[in-house]
Amino acid sequence: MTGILPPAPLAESDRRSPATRPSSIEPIIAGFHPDPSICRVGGDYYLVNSSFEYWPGVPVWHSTDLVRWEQIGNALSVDEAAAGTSVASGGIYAPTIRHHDGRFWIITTDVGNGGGQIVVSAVDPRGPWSAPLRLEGLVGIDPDLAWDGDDCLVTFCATSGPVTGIAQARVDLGTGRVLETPRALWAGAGLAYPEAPHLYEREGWWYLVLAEGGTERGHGVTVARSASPRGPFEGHPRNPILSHRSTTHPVQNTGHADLVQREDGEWAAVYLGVRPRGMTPMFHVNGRETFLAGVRWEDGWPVFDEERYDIPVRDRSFEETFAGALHPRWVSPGAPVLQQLTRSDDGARVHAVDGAGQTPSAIVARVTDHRWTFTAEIDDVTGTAVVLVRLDDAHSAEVRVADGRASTALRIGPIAQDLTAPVPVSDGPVLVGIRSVASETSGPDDLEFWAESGGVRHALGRTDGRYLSTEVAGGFTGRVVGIRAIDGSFRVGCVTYTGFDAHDAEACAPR
Ligand code: 6LW
Repeated sequence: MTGILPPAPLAESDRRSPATRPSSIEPIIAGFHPDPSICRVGGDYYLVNSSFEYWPGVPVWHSTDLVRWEQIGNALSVDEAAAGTSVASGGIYAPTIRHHDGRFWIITTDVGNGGGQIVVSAVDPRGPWSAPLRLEGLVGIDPDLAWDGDDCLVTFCATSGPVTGIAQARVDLGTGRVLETPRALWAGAGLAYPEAPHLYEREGWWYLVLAEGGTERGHGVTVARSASPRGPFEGHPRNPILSHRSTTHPVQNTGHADLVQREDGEWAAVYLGVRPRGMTPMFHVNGRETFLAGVRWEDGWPVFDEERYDIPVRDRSFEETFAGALHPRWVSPGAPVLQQLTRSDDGARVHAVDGAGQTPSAIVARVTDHRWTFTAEIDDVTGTAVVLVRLDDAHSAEVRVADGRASTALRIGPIAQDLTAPVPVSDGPVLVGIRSVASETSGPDDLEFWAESGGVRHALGRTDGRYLSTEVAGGFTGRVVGIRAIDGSFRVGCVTYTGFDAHDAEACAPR
């Protein structure tokens, strides 16, 4: 059938029961889900991530135990004007989620529209979320929301204006008015790029947590405290309080943390990290993922306890026929998903959409495993049907089916190449597959492509996975897999994503 890899037995060396892995190495939200922000209401936790050029934006997650998470929606519904207009790694950056006065509030940056901050709110985090309210005059990234009595403070990383760096201003969330000129807050601990501020009040202190060092291997978390949320802040004498820089830890680039107090009074943090593989400089392909740590307090300062939690090892496989309600995992870098998809009793059809802006439209989901297989049944192709894996619009591999032939087109920056000569496929359904397999060249993995029709399986080439990695492509996102029509339309049957990391200890090994 699809030629999937058989699950390998778990290695003896797995440190804990095969059902869990330590929180320092197993993400709570795998795949490109960076810049996590978290809040708690009673026994429920909610978490959001950046979404960049993909719409709908800002995935929203729910958990009752911090270790098992389910995506319950996306906070930014498809903005017809913005969808498809963002360049790779443009769009929506680093949201913060907070609960205040009976509402959930999310503030985030729309870098595609002049770097403005936008706010949405909802009574129920499953939605509906309000239309975005733009805060005028706060140019920068990584906005945070905190309340000091009736005052709502936005703390952010100002990139232009009267001050740059970590800055703060009082705002009116009812009107979107910025009520004061942004003030500089803290210069950071001295590492590069102080950013990602979050403010918390605890036992008479206000804590300002930052990311510093840049989001690459030097990344870390620093902290300062003050008696007032407006400062002045004094840095922790032992900053950074979290960093894997200059270590061989299998999870690198750790930083951009947000803290939360549990119902029992303990504290925890979510942060981003990557799992690079292969030969130097090592390659990460699934973007920056969300990890969990415990936090304890010593002498009035937070201390990360990275091993505190056991994370259940989840099989993240899924199947989709596009028949029922659309799962929130499906997003598009171009025209909205529902503009590309029609559903009838006859099944789902994917259509090419004209005028979708700069980015090719596609219906895609994030890759969440190191080893995986993605397949799609396509039929009744009236133009060019595509099954794809992409890191961004300039780093992608597409199996194309058109005029009774199948081929694989690889794009690496300005270089485009067909991996094999086109092979004929018979009339009727074609099962197209892409899988990530062990690298033959010290890369992170290899990618293999095939098409199967009339009981015959045609190999459609193999490529080194490093060309679809962040170390090659740059940017802030990770791999996605999906389908699209370049022209015309096609019927899509069952789509499957099979992730093997839960079964295959090797798949998660750092090298
Ligand atoms: C985000 C910044 C960062 O705005 O990466 O890792 C940027 N930290 O805080 C994009 O995700």
